[in-house]
Amino acid sequence: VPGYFDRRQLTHEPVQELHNGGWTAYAEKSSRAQIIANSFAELRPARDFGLEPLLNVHDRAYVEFLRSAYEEWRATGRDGDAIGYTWPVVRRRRLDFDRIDAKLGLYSYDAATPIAEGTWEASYWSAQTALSALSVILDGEAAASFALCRPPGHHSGPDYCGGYCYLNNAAIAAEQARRSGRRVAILDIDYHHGNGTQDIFYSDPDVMFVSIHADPVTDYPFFWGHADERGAGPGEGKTLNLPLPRGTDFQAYYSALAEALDAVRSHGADLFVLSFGADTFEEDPISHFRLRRDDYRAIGERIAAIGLPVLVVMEGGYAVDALGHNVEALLSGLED
Ligand code: Q9C
Ligand code: ZN
Repeated sequence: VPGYFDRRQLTHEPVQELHNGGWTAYAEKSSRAQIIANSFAELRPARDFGLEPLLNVHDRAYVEFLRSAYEEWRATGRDGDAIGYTWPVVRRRRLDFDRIDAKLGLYSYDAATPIAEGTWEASYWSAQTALSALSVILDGEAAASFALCRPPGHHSGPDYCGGYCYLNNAAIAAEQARRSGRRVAILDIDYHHGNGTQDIFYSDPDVMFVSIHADPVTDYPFFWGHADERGAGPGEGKTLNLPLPRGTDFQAYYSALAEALDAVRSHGADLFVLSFGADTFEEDPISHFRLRRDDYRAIGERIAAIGLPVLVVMEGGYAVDALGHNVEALLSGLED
């Protein structure tokens, strides 16, 4: 499976996040990408597809904010990374704010997603990496490809960041594929619900979104990913959420996977986007499922069996030492 990556994705390195009421070291560190990259004999560099595919998914004002937020933050005389402290719970009006603190509140929904010096550059290239990995599939040169995206994307929506995500790499690739005439289904198997991706395609009848994740009753992002969220308007029935309890092992997980793949089949998809988080791993430091390395190979094999071209987009996974092996296992399963 050809892999894509750009070294500029490493420039994003926030120092800390708010966790259990205190500041802890940022879990989504650049060594995650480094360790996955090390498990590849060869990675292809990302091509630059420009801003347009990003703007097909994200609001221009939000993208402008991401580009300038760090500079604006520093211009106020502050040190460290930009992070908000006031979030509009009711009536989120898109006012034209001047103050960076107000913009941070408008364009984010949690305190896990600071904007550091390299955030824009890394996010931009993370999205280009997804588009590059997609292009080999669209060109018919490969049946599967891997986008080593980092920062991840699936919590980012049309005009917000959150959950370590700034630009929605999987959604950007899915939308690009749709515009090339493909019928796309996204399966998100990160431990956390992909609320941003769901939001982007919630009313869209063409792009199906299916997600297997920790029940949001107990886990981040809490407000989205419940089983009764099934899409809206023309997109009704094109969103499927399969929440699972903490402690889920592979046996229960595999049944959910079968159900998810049935839904993909019934959509009539001809291109499959897999949002892959390895935070379902038994040793993940911030998550509570019990998958093991070999289970990722079995997941890969099961997905390969549906016979569709697959774009794998990297999302979460925080047991850094095991991350390379877990990705390798998934891709080896896809291969045979
Ligand atoms: N106390 C991804 O896996 N913070 N994002 C959780 C736990 C946010 C995870 C805090 C977790 C976001 C891409
Ligand atoms: Zn996750």
